[in-house]
Formats: sequence, structure tokens, C-alpha cells
Amino acid sequence: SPPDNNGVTPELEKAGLLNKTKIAEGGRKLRKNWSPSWVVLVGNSLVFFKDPKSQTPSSWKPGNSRPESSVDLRGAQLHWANELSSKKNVFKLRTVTGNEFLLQSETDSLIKEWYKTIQNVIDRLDRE
Ligand code: I3P
Repeated sequence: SPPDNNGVTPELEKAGLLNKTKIAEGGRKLRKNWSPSWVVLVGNSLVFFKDPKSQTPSSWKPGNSRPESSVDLRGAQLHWANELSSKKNVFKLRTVTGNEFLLQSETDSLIKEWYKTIQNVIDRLDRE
């Protein structure tokens, strides 16, 4: 795809597999539906892809990399949210539009890295 940001391709900050559930859409509460998601932090956005491992062989196509959804991190809020789940290592991301996601990993170091990296992007955008 063509570069944006005045011709500068946004920097890939981080990518990896996390468990994800959306819990609110525009401030309206949703029923939880946890599933593994390939998460990519690039530029000002967190982009979610279907977990490749959860796809059937027939759904494997080269270039089949259409994101499921994407979150604008400008003005977003990040909080540890272990009280919102029976799972460990859960944080909540809330967008300015009132969409809320829980993200989770069984691996403590991994989820801490994600939290720190996303918070750094949010802080950078707050200063702009
Ligand atoms: C939900 C499911 C979720 C669980 C949620 C349950 O049940 O077990 O995994 O969230 O708990 O309601 P269902 O599949 O019937 O929708 P956690 O795994 O995050 O605890 P909750 O309602 O207490 O949030």
C-alpha cells in the first residue's frame, strides 16, 4: 500500500499474538468473545488480524492480510484491568470513540512490553 504521513511509511513498533476481546462499541457494552489475534502496532494505530493458526488451510492465501479492525491510539486510554477478567495479565484499551478492548497474554514479560509500547505511542500522540 502507498505510504502516508507525507510519504513517510509509518514505523512498525511491535507485532505479536495476544488474546483479545472487544467489550464496548461506542460506549455500549458488548458480550465478551475472547480469541487469539495477531496484533500490529504501526504508526498511530493498533491493527488486529485474525490469528493465522485459527484459520483453516483453505483460508490460507498469499496476501490474505486484510485487517479485522484497527484502533486509532490518539487520545486513547490504557489501564491494567485484571478485575475485568478471570484471566491474568489483562489490560483495557479505550478509544476516544468509546470502543473498549481487553488484551491478554499468559506471558507476564510479553504483556508488560505491549503495555509499555502502546502507552509510549499514546504519550507521544498526547504531546503532538
Ligand atoms: C463468558 C466467557 C468469558 C468470561 C466471561 C463470561 O461467558 O466465559 O471467557 O470472561 O466472564 O461471561 P460466555 O462464553 O458464556 O459468554 P473472562 O475469561 O475474561 O473471565 P465475565 O462475564 O465475568 O466477564
